[in-house]
Amino acid sequence: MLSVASNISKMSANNVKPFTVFVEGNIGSGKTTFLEHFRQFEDITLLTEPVEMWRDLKGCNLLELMYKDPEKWAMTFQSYVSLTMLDMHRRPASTPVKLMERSLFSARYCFVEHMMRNNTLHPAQFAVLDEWFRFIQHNIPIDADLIVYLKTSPSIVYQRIKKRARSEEQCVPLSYIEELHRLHEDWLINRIHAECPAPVLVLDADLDLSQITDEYKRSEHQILRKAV
Ligand code: DGT
Repeated sequence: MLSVASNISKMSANNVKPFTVFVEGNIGSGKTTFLEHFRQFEDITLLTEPVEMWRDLKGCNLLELMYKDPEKWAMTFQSYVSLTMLDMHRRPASTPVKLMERSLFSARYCFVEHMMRNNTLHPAQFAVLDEWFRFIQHNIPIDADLIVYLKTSPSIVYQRIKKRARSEEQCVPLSYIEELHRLHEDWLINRIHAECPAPVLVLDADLDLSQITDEYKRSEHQILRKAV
């Protein structure tokens, strides 16, 4: 294992917070694979997205309910996404680096934004979710030092989603993936929302598995060295 252990003593001595990275990108852009790449390094906390919790909350599959009947379940689903994401943001890490898959920000600026624009959410439901988001932002510290944006083409991730065949996602149309792509670009590249919580590193995540490791390596320097 490669080590960034020397940073730990420095961390506890100075009581420094971990260097916190959000890994963002469209559905199927390879966020989990990116996190797995960093498993070879010691002393990094990896927090994968709590999809399994969304699929089984006391026996209820909220992800499936949301895809099957969005008008009815979007509010419930996004409310639980916010809770589980906040838990990840607040989870302490005793390592110098913390890598997180997605964030409260992509939930709000990509998914909730989409549901508001296409009227899946009633304006009153959107207003409640937005108030929660603002309250959290202003009252609960959310650390963010870097965003790694795995940029993809909608047609490529669409093919990957079909291939991986996650049962809940079988009804996802290309138009939804295209819209989510635009929303990620608006948030992370065009900066239409005032809040982008950290600098953005853009990686080409269209590359297939045989080439992607080299692309991932481009981020190692920033992620591992910044913790020093
Ligand atoms: P990866 O590793 O890049 O392939 O990541 P995925 O596709 O496993 O993870 P992600 O977060 O892009 O999506 C997991 C599923 O959950 C996908 O069907 C979209 C859905 N999802 C994630 N976050 C939200 C959210 O805040 N709202 C909604 N409506 N869906 C979400």
